[in-house]
Amino acid sequence: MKLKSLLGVAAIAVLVPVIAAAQNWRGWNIHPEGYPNSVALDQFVEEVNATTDLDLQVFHGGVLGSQPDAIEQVRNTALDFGQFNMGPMGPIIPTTNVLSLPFIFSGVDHMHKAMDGEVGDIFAAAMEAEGLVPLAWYDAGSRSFYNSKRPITSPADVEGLKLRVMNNDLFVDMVAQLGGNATPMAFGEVYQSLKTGVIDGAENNYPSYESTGHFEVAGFYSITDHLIIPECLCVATGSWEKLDDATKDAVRTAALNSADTQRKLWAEREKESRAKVEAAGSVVNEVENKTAFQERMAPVYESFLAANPDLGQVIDAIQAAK
Ligand code: GTR
Repeated sequence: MKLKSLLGVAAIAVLVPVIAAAQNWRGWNIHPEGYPNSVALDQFVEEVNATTDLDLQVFHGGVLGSQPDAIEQVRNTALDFGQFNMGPMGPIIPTTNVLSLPFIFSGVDHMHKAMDGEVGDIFAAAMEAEGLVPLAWYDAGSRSFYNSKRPITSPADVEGLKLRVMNNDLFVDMVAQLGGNATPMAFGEVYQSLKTGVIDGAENNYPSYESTGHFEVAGFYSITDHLIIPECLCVATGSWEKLDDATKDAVRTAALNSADTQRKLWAEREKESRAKVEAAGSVVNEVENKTAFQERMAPVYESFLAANPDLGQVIDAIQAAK
């Protein structure tokens, strides 16, 4: 055989497994098995595997890396899909930062109404251009502060507290306006940092406060509800574009079905988690005067709008979607 044809055979031998492997999708999830998001992702995987030629596998518990790293991995198709909070998305896709502005939504219903309508399309377009196709929006409730020192009833109680935040400068600014010191840190490092006193507290919803065991080492949970950040089930744009239309429809349907499941399970888990942490001794307090926290956020909005004047219209669209 001539060298040229030998090279041809070798090329086919290399190409065949590559083509076959393109049908295997690997997905990232930070939460443990049994968490509402994980159960919903398992359902998504099962439905896609049953209704299309794709073969999906999802890895729970953040074993494939931290969230900011995983977002990059999906963007460059090292991974094919992921279930992400929109908080750490902001540094990469600036439009999505609007969702991380404190008190941007008046409640979870407002968030869903906006994200399930035209407002959601604004974020979807910005994300798709940056390598991520959001197929459905998951619920992450609202986030509140918790710490090992004292109940928070007014901004004065935040003063001097070292608080972990997700990886986004907006959250550093948010905590600074309350007089605290924010440390961006990967989710998986928070438990140990709380335990050893590297930080005094953090902020999250009940299910994550509970599932991570943070309640064991930071027993004061104060309901500030300062962030309501949706989550997405996202597919890599590069993987998505390889699909034919019928497969795209089936994958999108499975994603929307999984979001239905997630939202139902989420509502139940919020109650269960609150009951569990309180039974374990956490002290939960309602913050009566949330306006005091909200008012402190004016400079966060001012500097955000000064840096991103175009995004004022997205904020307006959210307000109009109430
Ligand atoms: C959870 C969220 C995770 C992750 C985590 C965090 O509520 O579901 O995706 O963002 O918070 O604080 O890092």
